[in-house]
Amino acid sequence: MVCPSTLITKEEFDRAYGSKTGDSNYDIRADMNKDGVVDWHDFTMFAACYSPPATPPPSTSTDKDKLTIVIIVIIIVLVGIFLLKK
Ligand SMILES: [Ca+2]
Repeated sequence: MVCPSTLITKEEFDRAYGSKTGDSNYDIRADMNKDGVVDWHDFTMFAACYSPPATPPPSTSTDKDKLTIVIIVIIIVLVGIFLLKK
């Protein structure tokens, strides 16, 4: 999906929502998929283009502790395998 380079505000999008080519409130910028109708499909694209990207919650020390434990276990297993092969 390519977001339009011409910005449109939420108010402008709302005004155009439900319109089709030829209607007085039709706005080509709101018709994100350029099919001549401003509908739900355009809204989902509008929302994706104009919403800030979701940011994952900051990891907690508990997550880091679990990762550290997993890494230590992997190292122990690898060392064990290495020693068994000798
Ligand atoms: Ca459309």
